[in-house]
Amino acid sequence: MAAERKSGGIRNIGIIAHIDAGKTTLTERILYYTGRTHKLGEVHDGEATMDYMPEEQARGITIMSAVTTCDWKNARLNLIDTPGHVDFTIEVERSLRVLDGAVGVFCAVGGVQPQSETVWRQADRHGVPKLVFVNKMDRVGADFDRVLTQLKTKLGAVPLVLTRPYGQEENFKGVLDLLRRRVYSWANDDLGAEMKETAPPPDLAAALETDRAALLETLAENDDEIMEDYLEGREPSEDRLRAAIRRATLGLKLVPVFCGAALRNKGVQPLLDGIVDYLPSPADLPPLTVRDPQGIPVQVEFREKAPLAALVFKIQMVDQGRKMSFLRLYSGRLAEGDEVLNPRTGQKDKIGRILRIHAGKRDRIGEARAGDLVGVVGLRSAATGDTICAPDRPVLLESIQAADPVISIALEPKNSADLDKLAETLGKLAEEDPTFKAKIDDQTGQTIISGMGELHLEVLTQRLAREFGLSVRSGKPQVVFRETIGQPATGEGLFDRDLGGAHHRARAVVTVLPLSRGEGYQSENRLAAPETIPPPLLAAALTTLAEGGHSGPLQGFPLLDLKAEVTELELGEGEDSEAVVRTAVSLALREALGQAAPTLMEPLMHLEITTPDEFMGEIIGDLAARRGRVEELTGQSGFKVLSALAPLNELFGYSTAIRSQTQGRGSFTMHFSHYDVAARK
Ligand SMILES: Nc1nc2c(ncn2[C@@H]2O[C@H](COP(=O)(O)OP(=O)(O)OP(=O)(O)O)[C@@H](O)[C@H]2O)c(=O)[nH]1
Ligand SMILES: [Mg+2]
Repeated sequence: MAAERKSGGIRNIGIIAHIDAGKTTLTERILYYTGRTHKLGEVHDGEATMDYMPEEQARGITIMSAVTTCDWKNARLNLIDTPGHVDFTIEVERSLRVLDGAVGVFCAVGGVQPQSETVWRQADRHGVPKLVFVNKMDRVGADFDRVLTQLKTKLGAVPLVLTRPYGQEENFKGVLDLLRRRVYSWANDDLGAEMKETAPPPDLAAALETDRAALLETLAENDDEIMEDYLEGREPSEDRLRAAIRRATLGLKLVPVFCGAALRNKGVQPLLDGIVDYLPSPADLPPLTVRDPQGIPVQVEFREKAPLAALVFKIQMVDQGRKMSFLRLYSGRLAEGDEVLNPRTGQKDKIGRILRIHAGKRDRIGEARAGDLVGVVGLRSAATGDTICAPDRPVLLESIQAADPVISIALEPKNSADLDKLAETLGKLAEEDPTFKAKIDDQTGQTIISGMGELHLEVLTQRLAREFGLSVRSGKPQVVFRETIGQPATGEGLFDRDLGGAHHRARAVVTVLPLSRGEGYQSENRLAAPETIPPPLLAAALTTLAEGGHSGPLQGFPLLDLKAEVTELELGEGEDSEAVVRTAVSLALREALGQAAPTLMEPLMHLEITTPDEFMGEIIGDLAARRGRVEELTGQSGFKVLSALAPLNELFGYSTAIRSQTQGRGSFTMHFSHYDVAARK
């Protein structure tokens, strides 16, 4: 192939999209065509290699992001197939954190659906270059150009069309390569393994030239070299074009677009070429500037000879609870037996096995290098988002953000002798998944688990039985509330007591102020002369204030959307006890909160409901009864799409309601929007 093709090297790539867009189906083709697997596994048969968990196979959806490795045109592809369901958003977040590029898959009928929008923005936040694969060109209603328009309007992307569909719906035959002016088609008897290349038929030649001219124009607008060619009327060579596309993709200016029908085995090989040609290898990325534990900037370079720096992006319990950590190596090498440091815990560990992961299977490889994604055994204290590094050069890579749970249920083991085992097992599951929490309720003594949605908790409960042999009964799902305040208030906290023969005194004044929605809990030092307070006592005061956000005055839910300021801190003669200062600040904060009209806030969900016109009235009526608010109504030929905001508390069992209101023809998706003060019915 062309000389400019960046062959060799590694591509760490994620497949991201809305639920059911065809990510796993596409990944299965990639594994088959690259020779990684010798049988094509289908999601709908429960046989996809990547969806290897029984909970995934039974539902035909991806739940955990699965890692695999294959080779294409001298490059090594480390792929992560992510779930589209919003309950498993942490799986997308952790994947995007360690990947260098992404393929966004869009359904040619559904277009840019809500969850694709969310994951696209997640990728933008991580600065990840992307390609687009418009899938399901074989389906009735497939419309390639509509998806292109939505890429621009909904995602603000600049699409660069490299392959166009050749035929569509049941006549979808293959794709037109605009760069090379060729037609690619695939036969059915070899499951698309062989790509046939021909000249375009005469009736398509004119349209192809128009599309190609549009491609060159878009490229010229985003690349100076091609602009020069364009202005001087020169036809750029294919190599020059590829190099320009690569530059513009890595520079996040353009998004190359491919198309096909993964299920029909069409269009996948040109996308694979695109991944190698246009997405970055770790060597293309600039060195990372991070910090050491003292806060001093350190550069982490992509070099095998540099000290080790790796990020733990996932923890998985394998083989009856043994802990495996997934690592992305940013620099250095790692071999079995090496001693490494976890700077967060200060713990040193010896690396046990190093494994190359292929979905549910693992091969022992003995060592790993910069750029690799591997599993390792032996990191005792590692948690998701931790850095693992050389003991003599501690660094802290950027961690992984996890959303807070919004729903909870009470659990109890069917056999009460299992109570301790339940607590231990829930602890392990929470280690795997930072969006899952388990605790014992102080008042009722019940075990409460919380997570991102009903499906999330249902899957975790099933895993308790299947993987750990724990049968449990579960209560009804409840939303997880937050607390906030309605007005500013000030409180005073005084600690004045004789303790252990000495007199202790500290007095603090704290003011709380409401903030706008989405601003979270903030704390601030507003002392007039903080330098007069001994530093350890000042630190104790500020930590207490910051930690005060963990639990509100009403029911102990976390506080949101308010600011707490400490304005006065007086210490008694000879006072040096941190505990005394903490108590004074904490009393002052409690008193301020109590007078600030505290209220509960509930999670509000953004809903997108698709329904045939005739059921609209009923859906809107029902939404109003659920305290929902319609925000936008769009639609085309007989169908309406309703965007609405409604409290999660009223949405339990909504999928059954939608099915019955629309005779099974309507559907919806929802994702968390924000917390707000609970409105009355
Ligand atoms: N007609 C048609 N159906 C497809 C195509 N690709 C995938 N499908 C079907 O779409 C459904 C969903 O495919 P998946 O590959 O599981 O989708 P996914 O994006 O991995 O879904 P999640 O992992 O649950 O987010 C399956 O029934 C596939 O057979 C395609 O090109 N054409
Ligand atoms: Mg999937």
